[in-house]
Amino acid sequence: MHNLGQTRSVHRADHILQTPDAFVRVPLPGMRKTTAIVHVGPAVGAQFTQYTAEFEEGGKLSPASSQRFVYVLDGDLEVDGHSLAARDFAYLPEGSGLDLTAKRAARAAIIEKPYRAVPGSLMPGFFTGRESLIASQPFIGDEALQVRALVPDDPTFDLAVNTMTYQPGAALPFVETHVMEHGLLMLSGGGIYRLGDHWYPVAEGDFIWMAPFCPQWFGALGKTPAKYLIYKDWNRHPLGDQLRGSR
Ligand code: UGY
Ligand code: MN
Repeated sequence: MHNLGQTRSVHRADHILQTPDAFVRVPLPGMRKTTAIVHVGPAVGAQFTQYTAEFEEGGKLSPASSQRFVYVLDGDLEVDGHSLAARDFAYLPEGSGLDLTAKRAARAAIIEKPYRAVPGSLMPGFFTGRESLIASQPFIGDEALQVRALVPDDPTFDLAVNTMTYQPGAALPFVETHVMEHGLLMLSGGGIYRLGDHWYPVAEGDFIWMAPFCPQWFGALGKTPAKYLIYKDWNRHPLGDQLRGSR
């Protein structure tokens, strides 16, 4: 079967749209009975990597060399004696030595990034959470666009991971351009994403990378809410490694 070379996937200097028809599964070191769909990484200039890990029953991800954030898409995972079901998440600090195992087949969004310490400040610790227990907040006062922050509002964290849920017709209030980059996984629904000077139809399963300062806007279409998981670098000075004491 072929599709005459058609895909919605695109790769541009300041953004990537990767659609499920274009996903390629690869093994990564430390994986057992598990494969990765790598969405983005330093190869395109990103400061983090994001992949979807697909676990068979009994699958395993060995400890990461950097901090790792895990959001379960479906199935059941276990980390440090904690069970994680769909919409549960875990933060594994750099050096935690914790692995992830699958009690039954599962899929999870995995975000990894070398931790940027703040001199004189403690490193964040391991935690797990359940998205449904997190209170949602309207985005800039818009009740039709609700945000759940999965990582605590604490300056020791150098990343933020949120879910954003748009009622049909809801939209970002303006075209954002900001220093942070994003990794975004469409969890449900769809709409139109503006990235740079391009407008794309997007749907459940799509991944988007936005480089720093990539103009971005989203409007939800359809009769059901659109929801995505979104990562950004956070709480760190833009001069980054040039600041003495940071890394
Ligand atoms: O947090 C954010 O920057 C978010 N509003 N961006 C986005 O949804 N593209
Ligand atoms: Mn943004």
